[in-house]
Amino acid sequence: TFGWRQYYELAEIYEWLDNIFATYPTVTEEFSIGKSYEGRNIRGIKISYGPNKPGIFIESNIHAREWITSATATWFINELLTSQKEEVRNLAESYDWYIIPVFNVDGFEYSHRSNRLWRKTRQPHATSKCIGVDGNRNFDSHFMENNGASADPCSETYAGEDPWSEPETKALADYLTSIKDKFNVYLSFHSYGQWLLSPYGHTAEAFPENYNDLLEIGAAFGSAIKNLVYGTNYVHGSTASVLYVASGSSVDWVFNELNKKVAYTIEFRDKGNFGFVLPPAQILANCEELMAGMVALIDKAHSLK
Ligand code: 0X9
Ligand code: ZN
Ligand code: ZN
Repeated sequence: TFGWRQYYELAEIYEWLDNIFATYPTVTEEFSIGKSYEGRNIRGIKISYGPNKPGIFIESNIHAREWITSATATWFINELLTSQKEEVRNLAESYDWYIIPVFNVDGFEYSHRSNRLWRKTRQPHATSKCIGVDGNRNFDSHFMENNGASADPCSETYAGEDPWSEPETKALADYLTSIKDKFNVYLSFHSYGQWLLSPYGHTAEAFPENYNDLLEIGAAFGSAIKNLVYGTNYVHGSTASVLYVASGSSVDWVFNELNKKVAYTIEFRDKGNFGFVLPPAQILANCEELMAGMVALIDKAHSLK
């Protein structure tokens, strides 16, 4: 049976998702943003306890090897549907949730079958033997600027020939555009490093006009997690100022082009001890932390409006 003491491959996650739709037909709705290069369905779940709630969109596992992100996303879906804790019920029932647990489906499958540390998509290039693009550099927002991505098809941060060269990023952008009035918070799940990263990714020389709000929300997220028994430390700030310059990311595109004022990348456990290969024994602790952080983040974000 499905759980959170091990990692699962795509077919198992999709089978679990089918079960969720069958078990909670009145509050869940299946969606698909389209197909990957290799023809896999990129599936999502909408959870809604009533009409016209503010929406929150979660994109997870854009980087194939970051397995903790889809494990956490599936756990989070399960919690929204089953938890009896008041703060979780509040979260579940006050918002419309759109969650894509595995976005980079081809890469994820490849990371299970062939190369555990695969990051990119799986589309070949005419000009190189190397495969794939960094999906999180392929969005049309300050594409390739400030060395925040690579032009080398063999690089782990290859941006692609052009924005939207990957069917996956194009499908997500089209889907997000089609529902853009239905959500106002966007979260992109990554690992690792324990960071909550806001825009901008493409420059450390400028900051969003609501940067103080983004920092305040980040501080609330960080202290909620720090206060748990694990005492895990998350650092917050703009991507380019606290991590590195990253151009053409999904979060920056949603923030800049769809005008969503609350958009973050969350980098889960750990700090590099296990890195991308986080032991399954840490899945649940990571999930609990995320939930505590999430409650605080959403609370703070809506109190600042
Ligand atoms: O480099 C990335 O894409 C992310 N880090 S990772 O180690 N998971 O690859 C950081 C993304 C930062 N987000 C923005 N550019 N807004
Ligand atoms: Zn620019
Ligand atoms: Zn990542």
